[in-house]
Amino acid sequence: MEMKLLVQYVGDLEEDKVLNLLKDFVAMNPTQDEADKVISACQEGMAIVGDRFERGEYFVGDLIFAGELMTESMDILKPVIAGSKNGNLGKMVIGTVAGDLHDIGKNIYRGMVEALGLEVFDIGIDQPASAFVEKVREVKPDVLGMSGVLTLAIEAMKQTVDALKEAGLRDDLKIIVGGNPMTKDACEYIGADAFTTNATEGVRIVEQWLK
Ligand code: B12
Repeated sequence: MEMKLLVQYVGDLEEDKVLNLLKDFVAMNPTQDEADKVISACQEGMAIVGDRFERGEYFVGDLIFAGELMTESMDILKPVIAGSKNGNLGKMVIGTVAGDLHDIGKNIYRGMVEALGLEVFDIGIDQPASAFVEKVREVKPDVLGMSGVLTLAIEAMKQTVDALKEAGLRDDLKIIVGGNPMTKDACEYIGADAFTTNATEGVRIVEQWLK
């Protein structure tokens, strides 16, 4: 598939063209590697949407539409990104942190770690530290994943890790944070074990941990 074209169609919010490209792509029985490239292209297209929003060319309605377009896109891609392993590699709790309603990236990542063979407990969006603490206490996961794309997510993630420490739950837990604003500095500030802006890399990190 022509990735540049996909990036452009996502950026232009050309729903029919995007969905048709993806349907043709899935029909070709692509490899996981090819599917990863398509996800990256979608992410790149969404960055264009974000830039146009920032420049005042797109409005909140366009962001909402972009979100719906990505959800539809991931539904089409599901058969090629999500396998059907039975969740015996380990357990993971995942959620989007307080104040942040973005969940497209989290959902993509969840599909990929499920395909890897983890049992995933997704607590949803805009979840306060206390909700993460509760779920971790209940499920005792091997890994905690926190997602956030707003700058303010960094602070919310730090508060969540602090709350886990206070509850005595931090030490037996590997923590990975994901989303566009994540950097090495942010990761250190938050007190997480790893960070990424890329779901595939996030899968590799967790796979390494659980081996
Ligand atoms: C779609 C979208 C929305 C949709 C979200 C729909 C949904 N269900 O998620 C809606 C309309 C709700 C929305 C709302 C808002 N948005 Co918005 N949105 C976007 C947009 C265009 C795309 C985000 C996206 O889905 N990207 C595609 C995914 C695939 O990428 P990703 O999230 O990075 O995920 C990948 C990796 O990071 C990783 N990953 C993600 N999570 C995790 C977790 C783990 C554990 C791991 C390992 C990996 C991982 O895997 C994914 C695949 O590789 C971005 C622009 C951008 N540049 O991203 C703005 C953007 C994030 N939004 C922005 C803003 C400002 C807002 C609003 C404040 C707008 C408003 N005025 O109302 C609100 C805030 C609502 C809130 N409180 O959260 C800003 C944020 C600015 C900032 N620095 O804080 C951005 C950057 C746009 C911009 N350039 O101005 N938005």
